[in-house]
Amino acid sequence: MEEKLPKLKRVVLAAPRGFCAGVVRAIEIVNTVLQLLPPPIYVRKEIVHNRFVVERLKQRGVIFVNELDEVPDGATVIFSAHGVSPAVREMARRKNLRVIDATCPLVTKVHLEAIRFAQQGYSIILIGHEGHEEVEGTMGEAPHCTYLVQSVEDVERLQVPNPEKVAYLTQTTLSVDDTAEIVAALKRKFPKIVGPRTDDICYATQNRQNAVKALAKQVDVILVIGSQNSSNSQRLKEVAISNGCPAYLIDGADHIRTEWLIDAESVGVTSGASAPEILVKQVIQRLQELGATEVVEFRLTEERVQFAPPPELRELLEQNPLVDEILPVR
Ligand code: 0K2
Ligand code: SF4
Repeated sequence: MEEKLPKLKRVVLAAPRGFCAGVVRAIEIVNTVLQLLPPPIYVRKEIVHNRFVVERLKQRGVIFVNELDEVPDGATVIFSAHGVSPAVREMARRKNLRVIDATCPLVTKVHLEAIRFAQQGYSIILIGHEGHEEVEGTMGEAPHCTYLVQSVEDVERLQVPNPEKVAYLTQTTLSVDDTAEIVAALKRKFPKIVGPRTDDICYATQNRQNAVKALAKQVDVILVIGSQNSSNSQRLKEVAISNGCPAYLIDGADHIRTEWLIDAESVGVTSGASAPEILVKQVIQRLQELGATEVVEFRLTEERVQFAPPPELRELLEQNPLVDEILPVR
């Protein structure tokens, strides 16, 4: 067995961490559809941005596709938690697909705000990351009047047709602090700008960032469990680093490099909103093998958010009253 790290003593787990209500709902939707509808079941894009989750579902028969043209007409398709643009919904209609929509209700809320602002004649400034699926979906609601900004510099460069009639929205998984700076720059440039009270960053993103901030003051290094394409997980790593603690984003225990921990007495662990708790357990076990003797949890706040399944799934569940007995949810 590999040698232990001589200084390593303590593991501190951040809480809240891991699955948010939107991810729990999305994964339960896929599991339920797998039980109730005949295969093949298609999912457009990764249901959530986590390698382990996607691999598990592939093993259970789910076929992941990038676009709907890869799905045969009339088949069943699930939309991912990050949402889709109206163009994607339209294509699903044309192909006569049976759609089960796993878009998180908090993402849908942002889409509805985009529709409302567009109807009222606003130019919409969306703060978000170019190419991210959630941004593509939200921009698709009003592409003719939506402008994407990713930084304060983008705000400075931005030109809109009427600076008196501007609204802003944000991606749900951004850095709270970086977004506040961009919003402040928008308010300086467009004093009449309207938008959400602070931003559209969701409760789970905020809670996980607040928890990792507090953790950064207590430990020598932080391991964030999540996949590289997970925006909220990337932000947790950045928040830890900008609060003075070295941090690494890993998919799981196998990715831990001992040189990161060589001088650490205490290691903080957190996980993104799409990372399952089993990966946290495996990381703890690995840290114990490396010499950690104490594992504690530092909880900043409780979360009790839950979302109901979408209507198309509720209907399916009503037709299958025994579903609770056959469903190994999550
Ligand atoms: O953080 P991301 O938006 O990249 O997405 P995931 O890692 O899949 O986390 C779930 C949140 C999805 C929607 O907000
Ligand atoms: Fe919904 Fe927030 Fe989870 Fe995204 S991170 S799925 S917006 S609860």
